[in-house]
Amino acid sequence: MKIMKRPNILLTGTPGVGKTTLGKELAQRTGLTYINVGDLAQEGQLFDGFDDEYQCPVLDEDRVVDELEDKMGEGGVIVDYHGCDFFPERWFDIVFVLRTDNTSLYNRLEGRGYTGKKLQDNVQCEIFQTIYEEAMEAYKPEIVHQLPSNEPEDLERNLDQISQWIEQWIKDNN
Ligand code: DAT
Repeated sequence: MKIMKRPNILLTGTPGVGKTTLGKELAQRTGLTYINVGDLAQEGQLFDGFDDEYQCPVLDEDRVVDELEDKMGEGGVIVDYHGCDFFPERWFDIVFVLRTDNTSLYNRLEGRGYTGKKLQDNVQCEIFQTIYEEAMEAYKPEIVHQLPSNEPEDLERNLDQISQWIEQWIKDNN
């Protein structure tokens, strides 16, 4: 039996924009595998030092890439992370940058317990579209797409659109 080729998808954007919510639901609907890079690093202790300013461990990007390489080669993976410039460009067939309005994002992050500088810096990251620019530099601009992620209707639309894109990709590549 010939194994069907399936695409790899990157979901990126500022913390709190809805990557995990979208990624998990998308995996359920499509049968693709969802990988949360933050959780993967936590489980494998893929860290390299500690960030005193933000009081959090620093991701060991090389070890994360090594850890994921085989799985990415097989295809059919949805990767979720709030950064994107250290993954090999060749891994991804499409990149989605989720975007959330400032006030909604502020409320979500506050609800998550973020305060002070951490809260401010993350909202600023979204205002300055830092991750979108990072994605546009790291990948071919034509595979990078922004998706509004403000309300439940956005989630539904994004799920429908990406599911359709996956279906078409599978037809075109098998
Ligand atoms: P991320 O993984 O980007 O950090 P998340 O999926 O954990 O974000 O979502 C953060 C919060 O926002 C969570 O409480 C769920 C909510 N949320 C996600 N997508 C949303 C949407 N389209 N509309 C309203 N709320 C949403």
